[in-house]
Amino acid sequence: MDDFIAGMPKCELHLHIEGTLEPELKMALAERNGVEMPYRTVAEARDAYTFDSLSSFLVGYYESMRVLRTEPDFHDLAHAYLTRAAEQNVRYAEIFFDPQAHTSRGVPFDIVIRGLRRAVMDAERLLGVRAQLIMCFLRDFSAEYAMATLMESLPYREWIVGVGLDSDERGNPPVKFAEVFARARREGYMITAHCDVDQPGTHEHIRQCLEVIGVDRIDHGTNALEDEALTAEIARRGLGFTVCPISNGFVAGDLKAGAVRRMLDLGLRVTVNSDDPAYFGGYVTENVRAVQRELDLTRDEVARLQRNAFEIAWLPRPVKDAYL
Ligand code: ES4
Ligand code: ZN
Repeated sequence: MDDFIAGMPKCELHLHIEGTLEPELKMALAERNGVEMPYRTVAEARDAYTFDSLSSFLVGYYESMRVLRTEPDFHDLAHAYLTRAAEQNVRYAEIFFDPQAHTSRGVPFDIVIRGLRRAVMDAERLLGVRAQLIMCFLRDFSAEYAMATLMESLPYREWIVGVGLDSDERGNPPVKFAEVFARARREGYMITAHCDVDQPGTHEHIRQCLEVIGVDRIDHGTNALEDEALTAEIARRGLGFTVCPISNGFVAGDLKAGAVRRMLDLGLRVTVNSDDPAYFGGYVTENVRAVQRELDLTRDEVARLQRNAFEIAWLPRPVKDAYL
């Protein structure tokens, strides 16, 4: 079974590129850019990747990004991920990036997007991995800053398939960004949003995603199962969920495999993804294996997870069909 999972063609839909920064690359970039780090060796840097809650994770996560400064840095980050993805037989990836985690520290938007875009173009040609970029707004910043970021993205509209919403959900509901998403929709972007596990108010957040924002997908979103009306509406619209088991294990102490089981049984379009693999210690293969083991999934069920992912991917129908 492990070989079957490793070998099958895969699709990754919930992956923060900043969350793929492995300690080795982090130390190399720190050296290249003369950024002072509080540790001297890769082993020490790896030891620093420990946390006991979402907020302690996010603090270390944004702190680590100080090493990312130049266009080649962003290229090298995405190139390292895409190389790894190719090794895991990922054929298609939708990659989140957080421009505000960089513009807020003085790194220009165009440096970020140009570096990432170059890696995406090279990957298709050299690695046989297709990828598209999704720009996330940091929900703990203001709606005005999100709108300014959206405006800044417009010259690069053709390089970005959609927009998302991430970072700390507490006190930052989707409606805070209603105008931003409405404008994003008018510009032709697809829309998704994190509705994280174990977040207070997340049912209301999922409801807002459906009724106010009109999302095309829900990231995490397993709490929807606790509300029959929400689940029914998501099923009616055929929306997908991007579940991240190993990440959930860290932030909620639970892989949420039970939710994956119920979603499969209900015929919901559930997918399995890796979120921040450098921090949580598992890329997509390890995430699928974790769920397969926990639920004792059959090969058909594992294949269903991948088919779901290709089906809900933001690709034109003929391109998707070639994967299915
Ligand atoms: C994230 Cl695990 C998690 N939660 C919220 N926002 C994030 N951004 C990157 N990883
Ligand atoms: Zn995420």
